[in-house]
Amino acid sequence: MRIVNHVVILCALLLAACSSDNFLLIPDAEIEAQSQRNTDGAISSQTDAEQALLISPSNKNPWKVFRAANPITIDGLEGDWDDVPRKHLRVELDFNNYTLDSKLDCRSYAKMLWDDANLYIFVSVLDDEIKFNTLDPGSLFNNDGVELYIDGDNSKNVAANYPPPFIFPPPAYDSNDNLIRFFPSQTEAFVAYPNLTPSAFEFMFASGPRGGYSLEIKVSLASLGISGNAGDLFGVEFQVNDSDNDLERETSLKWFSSSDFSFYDPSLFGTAVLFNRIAQ
Ligand SMILES: [Ca+2]
Ligand SMILES: [Ca+2]
Ligand SMILES: [Ca+2]
Ligand SMILES: [Ca+2]
Repeated sequence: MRIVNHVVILCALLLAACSSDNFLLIPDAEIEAQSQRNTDGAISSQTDAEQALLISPSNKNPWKVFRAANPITIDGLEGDWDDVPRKHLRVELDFNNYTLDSKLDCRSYAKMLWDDANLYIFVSVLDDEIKFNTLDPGSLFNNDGVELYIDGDNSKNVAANYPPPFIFPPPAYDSNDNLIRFFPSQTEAFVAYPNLTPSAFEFMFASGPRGGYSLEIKVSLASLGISGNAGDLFGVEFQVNDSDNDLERETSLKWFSSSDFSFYDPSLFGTAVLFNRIAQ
């Protein structure tokens, strides 16, 4: 009986480890130490603002963005992303009285890597019906696609007095806060606010092996307002929108926030850190 108990406990521990996105158990203290390193690798003193950012709730368990071990080919394929941890988009937002058709519908995950010049992003989406309904700029959110939110300096400005009326571009979005939308079958990125141009993004979609699609993106760190040093913190959110009809969005899955107002309020973004290691 004792052997059976040990086997059960061992299996439970393995399951717990595998179900976590953060199964690479790197101490948070190490991240904080990296956050204090400057370009020369020396330790610099933290400002009060930096200290406040590190202890803010959204920064406590940042997404560790590993260095790219090899060149990333922007072809929409995941073959060059081996060993990079997935972050599953688990937060479901339902609209217009829809819910997900099944546990597999819209199932999505994202990965990120960096090198001295660029941020690389991979997103995988399962979807039974891929729809692109309209190019009406006011209705892009109704289409199947991926929304990327970046706050280059992790300032997480808080939006006041919403909703409505909404003011665009949103007053809380500063010069390094961005929302960019990517749609299958569309060859240009849709930049919501004027800080960036679509040409900043090199990207490619590919058909997913089990239905749906994958998306691979390359964008320079400088264009995002990220200095490109190990330890840099930046705000980030991923949102996958699912429409299986020709009219409206049914469901969204997000990585961090359960709010639908990320497009207006950067304080809702999660946090990522440029981590000076290669994923293994
Ligand atoms: Ca690739
Ligand atoms: Ca679907
Ligand atoms: Ca900012
Ligand atoms: Ca769909």
